[in-house]
Amino acid sequence: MRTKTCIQDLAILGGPPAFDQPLHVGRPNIGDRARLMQRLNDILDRAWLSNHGTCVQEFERRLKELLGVRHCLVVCNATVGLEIALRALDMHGEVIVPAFTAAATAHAVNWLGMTPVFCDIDAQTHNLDPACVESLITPRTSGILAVHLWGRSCAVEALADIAQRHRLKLLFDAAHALLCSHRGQYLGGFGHAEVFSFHATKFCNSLEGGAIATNDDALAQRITLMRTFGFSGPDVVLSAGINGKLNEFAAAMGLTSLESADQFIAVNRRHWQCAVASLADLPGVSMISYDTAERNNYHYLVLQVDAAQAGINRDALLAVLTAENVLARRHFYPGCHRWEPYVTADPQAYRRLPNTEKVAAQVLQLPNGTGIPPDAIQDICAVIRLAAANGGELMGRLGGDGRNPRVNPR
Ligand code: T4K
Repeated sequence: MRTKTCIQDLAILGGPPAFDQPLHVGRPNIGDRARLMQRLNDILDRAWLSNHGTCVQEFERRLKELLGVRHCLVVCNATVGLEIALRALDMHGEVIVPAFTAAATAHAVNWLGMTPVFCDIDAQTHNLDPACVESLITPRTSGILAVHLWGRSCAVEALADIAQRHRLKLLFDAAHALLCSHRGQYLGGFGHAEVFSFHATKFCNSLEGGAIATNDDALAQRITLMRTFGFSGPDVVLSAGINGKLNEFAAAMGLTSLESADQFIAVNRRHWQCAVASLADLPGVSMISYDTAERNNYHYLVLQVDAAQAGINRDALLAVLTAENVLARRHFYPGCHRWEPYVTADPQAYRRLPNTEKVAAQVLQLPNGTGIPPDAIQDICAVIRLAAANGGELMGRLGGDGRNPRVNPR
């Protein structure tokens, strides 16, 4: 790391970058390599590569025990997991979803021929606003697909109450929320089902992968059939289905990852605490908070930049950090409602999503996890402080309002 003390040191103005190597958001956490290699060799020796093999069975058993749910069915990725769960729950017509989420959430609904109805979020929690959910219910609404964004639990009880009163299905996209709790209980057992992601960029990964957790035996049975073409055994197909199976190599990675989860969390938590402390007194720039009374995986280091107070806006800060080789990301800008096919279908949707619009313009995700150097967070925060302290001058030099500024070519 190169120490930066004055504005001219910033790489965006021509100084050398703070980091020689790019620091990525989503750099995978890698667990015990020797254990992984041993598992991969065992898989090859068994010559059983997919279709509910030994590693998949063990992965499911461990997840089920850990989360305290009756069923945890692993799938090839969370997007397919969401699709299977939506279909197994017989959702149809309109499904209420947040716009401030990954495209995968809305696309899973769209892909099945249903309409995602975008709902605004609470500006503090970044999760669905229950009052807004209730206002969007129509005779065509069949369910709610809520997201535990950044692993912070939704207003679970309020959503369950709405779902029950209106006879709606309640599914949680828990892609970010493995080993995160709500009122002391791990997420996984709420609503009709919850779907986790083990994508490479998630805190615990199985290369690609996901899991559907539920306490509903009949639903679990339908999901089990659907993820394997509807086969209940050789030559017997009991329902429509697709190929949602997880392969053995992926399950081996998932198991190995899970075994190191505590270590990953400890690193993430240390980084989050460091960022919170380092930016504590900086006006207009804050880290999202985690409720330390709950269990969190602390995987998402999300900055919120209020340009009016900070003197620099989110996009200018992104350009500053990118030039320093800190490849921060604007997840989930600009919101699903501004992506296709939704923006063409409803170009005015943004008008009823004021909090989504505001938050999407302010958030910036910083690199986290075991893949970044030990002191990197402190150094990244030092760059953020320097940029904010010189916000006026930087915004002036970058031109315009600082939106989409050009990074100095090197
Ligand atoms: N619901 C929510 C709320 C989600 O966030 C997601 C996925 C889903 C559902 C669906 O889950 P899956 O079907 O994927 O299981 C990433 C991930 O692809 C995606 O899983 C994730 N959310 C989304 C938020 O982020 P990108 O577009 O950011 O990925 P990409 O390729 O730009 O990678 C990010 C950075 O990570 C890169 O700059 C480099 C680094 N990286 C990435 C990979 C894959 C590595 O260093 N190594 C790697 O192997 O989407």
